[in-house]
Amino acid sequence: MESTEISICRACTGGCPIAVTIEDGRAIKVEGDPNAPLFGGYSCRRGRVLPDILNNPGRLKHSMIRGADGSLRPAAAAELVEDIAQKLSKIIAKYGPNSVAVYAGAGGSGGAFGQLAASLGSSMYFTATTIDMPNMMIAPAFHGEWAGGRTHSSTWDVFVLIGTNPIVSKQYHAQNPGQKFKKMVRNGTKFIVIDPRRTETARRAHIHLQIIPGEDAVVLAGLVHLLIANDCLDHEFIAENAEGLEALAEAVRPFTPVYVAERAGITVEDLLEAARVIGEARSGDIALGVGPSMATRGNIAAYLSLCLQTLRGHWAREGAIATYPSVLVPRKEFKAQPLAPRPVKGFGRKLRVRGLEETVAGLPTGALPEEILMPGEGQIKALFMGGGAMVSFPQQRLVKQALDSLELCVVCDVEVSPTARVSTHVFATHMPLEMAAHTGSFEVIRFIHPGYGYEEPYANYTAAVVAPPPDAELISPFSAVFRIAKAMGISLLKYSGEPMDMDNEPTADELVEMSAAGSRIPLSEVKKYPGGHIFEEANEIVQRRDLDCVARLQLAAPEMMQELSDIREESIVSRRKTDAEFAYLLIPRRMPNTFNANFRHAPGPLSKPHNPAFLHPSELEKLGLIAGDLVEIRSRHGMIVGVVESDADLRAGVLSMQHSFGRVPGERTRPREDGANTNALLRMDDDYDPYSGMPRMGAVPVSIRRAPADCEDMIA
Ligand SMILES: Nc1nc2c(c(=O)[nH]1)N[C@H]1C(S)=C(S)[C@@H](COP(=O)(O)OP(=O)(O)OC[C@H]3O[C@@H](n4cnc5c(=O)[nH]c(N)nc54)[C@H](O)[C@@H]3O)O[C@H]1N2
Ligand SMILES: Nc1nc2c(c(=O)[nH]1)N[C@H]1C(S)=C(S)[C@@H](COP(=O)(O)OP(=O)(O)OC[C@H]3O[C@@H](n4cnc5c(=O)[nH]c(N)nc54)[C@H](O)[C@@H]3O)O[C@H]1N2
Ligand code: SF4
Ligand SMILES: [Mo]
Repeated sequence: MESTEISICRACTGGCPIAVTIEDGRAIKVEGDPNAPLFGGYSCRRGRVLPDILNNPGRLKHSMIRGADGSLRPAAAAELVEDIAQKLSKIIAKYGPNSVAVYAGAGGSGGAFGQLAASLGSSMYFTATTIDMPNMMIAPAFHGEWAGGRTHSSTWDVFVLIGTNPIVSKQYHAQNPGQKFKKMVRNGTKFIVIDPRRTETARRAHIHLQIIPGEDAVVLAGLVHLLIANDCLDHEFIAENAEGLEALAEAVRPFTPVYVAERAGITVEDLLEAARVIGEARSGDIALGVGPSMATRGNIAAYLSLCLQTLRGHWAREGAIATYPSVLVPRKEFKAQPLAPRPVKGFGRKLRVRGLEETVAGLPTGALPEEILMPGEGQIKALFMGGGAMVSFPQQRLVKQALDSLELCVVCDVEVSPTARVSTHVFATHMPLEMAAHTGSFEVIRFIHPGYGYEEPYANYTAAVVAPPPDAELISPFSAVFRIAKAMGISLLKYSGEPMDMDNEPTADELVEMSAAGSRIPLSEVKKYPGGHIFEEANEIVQRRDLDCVARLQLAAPEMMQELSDIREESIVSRRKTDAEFAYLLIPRRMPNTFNANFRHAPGPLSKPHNPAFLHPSELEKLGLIAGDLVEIRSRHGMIVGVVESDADLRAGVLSMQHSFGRVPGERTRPREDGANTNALLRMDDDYDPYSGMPRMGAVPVSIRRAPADCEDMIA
């Protein structure tokens, strides 16, 4: 029996509406839903191979527990619950609730684990934000925010993209960005892309500034300088809403076109043209990706991009239709006025590591392994993980040492991933098409990253469309957490802080209902539109400013001005840290058909199972290499073996690789099959951001040479 169900792909942040062909209860085919709004029937290869991912032989069908002999063995979820509850009670009795920590990454179970930690009285909640783009929360705290929100993309004369490649990563304008960008260019929006690689997105650009990695702040300071020097300012907007213009003008004055172009490796002409286009644009927007935040100095880059928008007055004004309105989250008002800057830190938990503390971006995940390893009061003994720390955290060997030392290391997973392999308890959980879901989870991303989510009032819901394999015993992260709390005799707290009724475990459907509680459009309404719907009634008009509003956007936060002056005065050589030996700069990228550490066991989605080490063809020639050769990539902190690949779109001198591949240190590895983990090249305390603790993860100096033949099969 064959049938077709409309659902949502959750294999990346795109959330594409899909049509799933089901035969005998199993998904056999996935295509984009041609009838759904916004997406134009789009799906990528990764979404289309979801059936392979779901039905893959490496799929985890039973939970696992580490036995006395040190190996993982399959076990009933109930056995894990019982064992975890017992151990957790003992740990808390001995070391206190803050000895229990959570890492909420991109793996999906962080929310439930966070609920458990909060219910236990622990405040040790770490997220992926602080190894991603913490600058998207830190910079608005320094600058203040515009309560009217961003302007609509249909009005833009210019769209600046800095170290982000949405056509592949599906973040900004994730609903078929390729098609959307094409339309925008046709309508006259000029794209300016700042990226060391001529990306899929850069191919649509009017100007591509192919910079040396790590020089974003310098380029932005140069652009701000040119806008001020050429008087391309919205004086009326600035006078009413901002302060600090003179101090900013002073701070960016030394960033002359010649200095900026030379330092960033671009031409003065291109820089001037970029400034001209931005300076003449009546409306526009700036998008930041992981490029600048990974390369250090992410805060100042994000801060200057906000200043640039404020200088141009490129924010939504009174009477405009607001962008990113609430649909499956509670209603939000938009007002044509500033929200004042707020403290970046100094209000939350202090850690013992390197003076790091909680900031507006949360606790620094860069401190987590050291917090686990550092003896004494406050040491973390139990970790609940919603993500793939073993491959996604910098300084892989330190992470391994830390995870190995834990008394309790709990993950939810869908395969025996590198992280599962070092955990003490692994709950086997459902895969996307086996769970109900709605787009509220994509909508909320805008709270931690303005510009992500849905520009239009779009929402979609899907029921579970296939059952888990009949021979599997799966448990949802929430059920696992609920039952652990119950076995410990405590009440799990709702997000509101209220205790839950521990005698009645909510069903999966009740949980989905609860997750949309108080939403602008009731979930019951969204359910009426398979494939999703644009709820015009959720549109909001940007309201007039409050008469008593005195808040101002800050153009010259002292900390940021200090950083600008440091950048101008530092020695470029000692900053960049390249030399005759470490002559290349390693940068991050996302490849199509991947999503972080996910689904390495599934056949099909990747054209290559590894993450190639991309270099410009001239570099291959210089090094005497051809595509497919194995190379030793060394940083000052570690070594990996990669498979080299030619990429004519890259800037010379740059090595570009996707993260979160490879195996656990000590495991046997074949680099051509497993790929290599760039995180083995990093150190947590290398050039870390003083606020978020995020270490240098991009623009990392490395050396590259041919690998010896015995690297085909080696120990990671
Ligand atoms: N060097 C370097 N490191 C990086 C980055 C980089 O660019 N360079 N990027 C950073 C960024 S931006 C991020 S967000 C982090 C991401 O890193 P993490 O936050 O660790 O997230 P993922 O790698 O997505 O975690 C996926 C894990 O969850 C499991 N999983 C997959 N699907 C499911 C599911 O449906 N349910 C459950 N319960 N588990 C599932 C997977 O098997 C895997 O173990 O990595 C960061 N690390
Ligand atoms: N296919 C796929 N999609 C994904 C993911 C995935 O793993 N695979 N991961 C998801 C996650 S967790 C995130 S956070 C998002 C990230 O989404 P994006 O931020 O769009 O990430 P990337 O596509 O890696 O784009 C980063 C770009 O920065 C460039 N870059 C590197 N260093 C520098 C620099 O110093 N300066 C500048 N200006 N550019 C630089 C790179 O060449 C690259 O083109 O993607 C998400 N989407
Ligand atoms: S872009 Fe591909 S993987 Fe991402 S949601 Fe859409 S179909 Fe799924
Ligand atoms: Mo991320």
